This record gives sequence, C-alpha cells and structure tokens, in this order.
Amino acid sequence: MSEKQKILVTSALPYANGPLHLGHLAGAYLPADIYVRYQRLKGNDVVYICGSDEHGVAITIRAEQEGVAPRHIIDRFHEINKRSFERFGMSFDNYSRTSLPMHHETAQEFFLDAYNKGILKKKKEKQFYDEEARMFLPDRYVEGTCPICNSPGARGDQCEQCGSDLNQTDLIEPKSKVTGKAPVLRETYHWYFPLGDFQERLKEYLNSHPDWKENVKNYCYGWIKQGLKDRAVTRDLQWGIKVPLEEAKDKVIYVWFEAVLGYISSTKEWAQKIGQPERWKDYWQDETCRLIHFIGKDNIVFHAIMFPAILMAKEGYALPDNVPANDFLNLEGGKFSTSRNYAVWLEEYLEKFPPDPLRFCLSAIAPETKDSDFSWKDFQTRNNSELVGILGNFVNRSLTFVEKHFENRVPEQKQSDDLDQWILKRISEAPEQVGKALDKFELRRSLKAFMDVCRDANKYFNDKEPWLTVRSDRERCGTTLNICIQISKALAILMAPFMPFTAEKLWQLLNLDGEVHKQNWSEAGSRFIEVGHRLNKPEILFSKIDDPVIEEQIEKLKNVAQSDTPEQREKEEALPETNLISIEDFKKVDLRVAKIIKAEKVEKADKLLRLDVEIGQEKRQIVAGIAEHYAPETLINKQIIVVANLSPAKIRGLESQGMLLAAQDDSGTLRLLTVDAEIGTGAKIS
Ligand code: B3M
Ligand code: ZN
Repeated sequence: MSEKQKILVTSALPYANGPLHLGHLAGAYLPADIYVRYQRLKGNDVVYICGSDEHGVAITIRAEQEGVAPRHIIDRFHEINKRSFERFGMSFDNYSRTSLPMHHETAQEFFLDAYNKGILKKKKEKQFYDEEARMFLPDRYVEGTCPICNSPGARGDQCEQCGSDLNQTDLIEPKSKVTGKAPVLRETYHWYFPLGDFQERLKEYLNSHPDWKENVKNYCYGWIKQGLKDRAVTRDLQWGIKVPLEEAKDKVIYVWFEAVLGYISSTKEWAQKIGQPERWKDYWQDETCRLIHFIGKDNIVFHAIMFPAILMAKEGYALPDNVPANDFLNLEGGKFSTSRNYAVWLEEYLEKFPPDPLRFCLSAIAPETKDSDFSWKDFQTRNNSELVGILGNFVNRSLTFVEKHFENRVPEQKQSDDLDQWILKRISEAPEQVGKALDKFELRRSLKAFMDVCRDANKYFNDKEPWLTVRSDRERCGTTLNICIQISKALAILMAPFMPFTAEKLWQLLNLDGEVHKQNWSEAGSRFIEVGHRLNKPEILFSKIDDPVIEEQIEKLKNVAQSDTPEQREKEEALPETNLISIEDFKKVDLRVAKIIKAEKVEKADKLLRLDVEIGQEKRQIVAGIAEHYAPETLINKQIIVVANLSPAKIRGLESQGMLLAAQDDSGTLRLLTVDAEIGTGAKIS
C-alpha cells in the first residue's frame, strides 16, 4: 500500500449559543464524519477537529436575552452540543472550545504577527452606537429590514431570509438589538485586514484547486472579481479575545478572524492530550498534509478566502486543500428557524429513534449541489423500505438461516457456480465503488452504490433459493450461506462510515474480533471468515417505524408553524391595529404597473435577478431577490407592480431603482403581483 496520507479534517465550529438541529448535522458534520471514518478505514492518518465557537455577538445576545453572563451560555451549550455530537457518532479526535487560554494565545499570536509585519491597517470610521445602552453595536447587534429581499429582522451582517451578506448601514430602519432604539453613528477606529493585498495570491491559489465544488469556486471567483476589500478584524465589545495592543484595550478580535484559528488551537489541544505537544505541526505546517474544511455555504468566504489569506500572512502554514461546502437542508418544505422553534432538535430526535437511520437518510438527501428537504414521511420510507426491507432483511435472513440449518457456524464454500462468482466479484469491487464517490465528498452517490450492493445481495439470496437447496443439495446450500455471511461481513465494513452503530452491532453478531472501525476498507470484500466460525445469536438491525409515530412528529411541526408568537405573526403577516396608516400615508407610495423587458441573473448572487423594466416612457433597473422562484426568460413582458418612488439602493454593486411587489407563503413560495389584464405601463395604482 502507498504511504499513509496525512489528512486534517475540520467541521465548522458551532456557536455555543443554542442546541443543534438536523440542518446543522446535514451540512458540516455528518458529511465530514463519514469522510473521516472512510479515510481511517483506508488506513490514512486522519485527525478530525471541531469545537465550540464561543465568542461574538451570537453569544452575547443570547446571554442578554436570558439575563445571564456569556460564560453561563457557553458552558451550557458547549456540553449539550458536545454530547449530541457524541450520541450521533461524530468521531472527533478533539472537540475544543475557543474560550480556552490556548486558543486566546494562538489568536493573539496571529493578530500580533500581522500587526508587527505592518499588514493590518488602522482606520477611523463611523459605527452604529446605542446611546441608551452606551455601547457600540457591531454585527448582529443591529437588525432591520433587508435591503435586498425586504424581509424584516435581517441581521447587521447577514439576512437569514435571502442569505445575502449585508453591511449594517445598508439596513432599512436599523434598530438596536439591545434597546430597540434607532442607533446613531459614532466615530471609532478599527484594524483592518487588507484582503485586497492578497487578491493575486488568492486567485493563484484558487486556480490551483480546479477540483473544488462548483458552488465554492463560483462563489470565490465572484468575490475576487468584485475586488477584495479590507475587512475589519477588531470590534468594540467586551466579550471575546482581547486585542493584544496597549492602545486597544477595550477592543476584541473579530470573531471570524479568530474562530477559524480555532481549528489550529483545537489541534494543539489534541496534541497535548496525546502527550505529543508538537504533533499539531505535522498537520498544520506540513505541505503534504491535506487540510479539509467541511462547512455550510454561508461560511464559504471565511474559509476559502479569509482563512487562506490569514495563513498566507502568517507564513509557514499549509493552506486549505479543499472546502467542501454544503447547501442548506429544509424541513418539510420550510426553512429551519431556531427562533420559531421550527426544527427537529438532535436531542428530540434521539428520544424516539436511533441515530443511524437519520445518518442514513441525511446522507441519501445530502444538500450537496442544491438545498434539499427533510420530510418525516421520506425518513419513514427510507427506514422501512431500504434499511429494514433491503439491508436489514438480507442480513437477517442470512444469519437466521445459518442459525437454523447450520448450527450457527459458517458452512463450507464448495464449488461455486456463475451466480456465486458474480456476487463474489461484485463484493470484491464494492469498496472501490462505494469509496470513489466518498473521495469526492459525494455522499449520495456513495450511499447509492452501497445500497445497490445490498439489493444485489438480496437478489442473490432469492435466486439461490437456499430454502429449497437445504433439502435438495445441502452442499450447494452451504456454499450459498457461506457467501451470504462473507457479504454480511463486507457490508458491515462498508456501512461503517454511514452507520457506525449498526456496523458495530453486525460485527458483534458475526462474532468477529477487533473493531469494525479498524478494518481494512480495500479488503472488505475479499477477506473471508473461516469455515466453522461460530456466529452469535441473530438480532434484527433495524426496526420498522409505524405511521402513528411519524404522524406525531409531523403534527408537532404543524403546531409550531401555526403557533408562532404574536411578534412573529406581526412581522410575517398581518399588521397590528396600532400600525394603521392614514390614506395620506398610503398615497405617499407611488405604485405603478411596469413591464419587464429584460431579466438576467446577478453573478455570484444565487437569489438575485437584474431586471430592466419599463414604466411608461421611463426605463429602470430593479434588482430583486426572486431568482429562486422565476427563471429569467419566463419574466419577459410580464406586467408587474413596482414601488416607483423608493429611494434607490445599491445591491451587490448594482443600483436598484424601485422595488417590485410579491407575496410569499409559509412554504417560502414567492409570486409576483401582476394585473388582471394588460394595461399601459406606468399606470398608477390607487
Ligand atoms: N460559528 C458560524 C456558524 O455556525 C460559525 C462557524 C465558525 S467556523 C470557524 O455559521
Ligand atoms: Zn434578505
């Protein structure tokens, strides 16, 4: 075998500000764990790193909401999340915390190094400030209406609805998260990391990774094309890692500058724990090591642009070799929402079901190239027809047959016929087939290859009719069952990355030595169990899930969807009576019929379309967040309604001269408002 490849794998460090749900698992954790387990079985030298992200506004806001200290929040959710991950089999070599002194030191070292090299730039600027709370309001401390999709509750750094990255000052009607008051602008100063200075090197670096996922490449090239800008790496906050400069005692390092460095400190902690404190360097400071960062798509810029630039600035570090970012998982057609409790929490799931069926289902629907949807019905079907009906069925009928007719010992494999040869070949090739998709981070394809083997195994069992040959030709029957046991062993190893708990159970039923997770992947289908080997008493691997159990889960979500708090209802649907406006107010809005003349996608903005519309004699450009609901070509000549007297806004560098009207339902479907029959454009709506 070739030299062991060194691979350091990370999963995004979740904020320790709340529990985790299925959407988290599907994006950055399960795919990484499957990849890691597979690489370990291949004999590679893998270290898998994660931990809690414990700084930033995400933490302090939660603490303020609960009226407790940030420390209280992070201690609580660090433990809860760590435990949930364990229960789902995430096989981290280390799960660290960014509040550890070790991490503070690492982050300050990087910051100071860039400062001393003269890389960081100090700039004066105006920032939102809450006069009542007497504090600056960085990032999510300000909320307002999204200038792009117009939904309320957009955060200062990002809109959760349309996924756009935002600048606080772009928000419409910004409000302080602390007091609810409108903030004022006040002068402060910050240090900036000049991403633009790294533009050329970053471009070369991206060019040298043509194998990256399309979505990641497109995203990064989009940023580069726009020209990389300086990014502030300090904040006016109390909670966080202190800026190690005398002149900036009241500032902390921006959470995203330090959180990515958490991967390094977590590796340092791991090295200490195994008693080889310098060992982290073998991964981080060795060009032959592959660094692989699994993340959700909203974190691409920080991992594929910012982090490499930080490492370049520091010098002597390997750069990320791949950043497999996944799209998002939806839930029963809607978006996961922590604030509305529209989610399936990991702990909640585990109260009713074992972890492996979920790992299986989420792998089958992994949001690899586009957003995907988890539904309880689909989960039930996959469990009942694939896990119980195919995989579980094959293993169970094989094991019970051997117990019943061969005293639970592996019978002899005598002369083999074509069918035997066919399945043996199939099994010997399976590791390669299942594995090569995993090498490319393609869970869906890999799992399908695995299930195809299971299907063929069942077909083999059926075609061989051992229930007949056990009487007519016992020798042949023995050969069949010997092969079925060999297949079961192979399946145990091949399923181990996806369903580690079931793999262990099957390994135990087969009464095999050692651990299934320490076997050799490539030989999974060619190393045979000896004749006469005694098996353990058969047990079923998977249980059927009945309708009422699933109905209960569906009901729960429906209730959440219906029982939103009055505040949300207010935001999302009806206006409360206190918000009544006069006819005069309404008349201030100039609504017009417009016709779409041209429509095209906006580069690197998945949700945006750029439209040329005609309003009477006038032509205008409107940028609208409707790309996921309308193909550009279907819009041409459509008559729509626009707000014609809205002050123009810059969206992704494009001026939007008006806003179109659309309605969105609970499932997120969006439909443009239009007129009942053709009418001259420019017609006024009253
Ligand atoms: N905590 C953001 C997130 O959960 C963040 C990831 C950090 S990875 C270094 O989306
Ligand atoms: Zn938005």
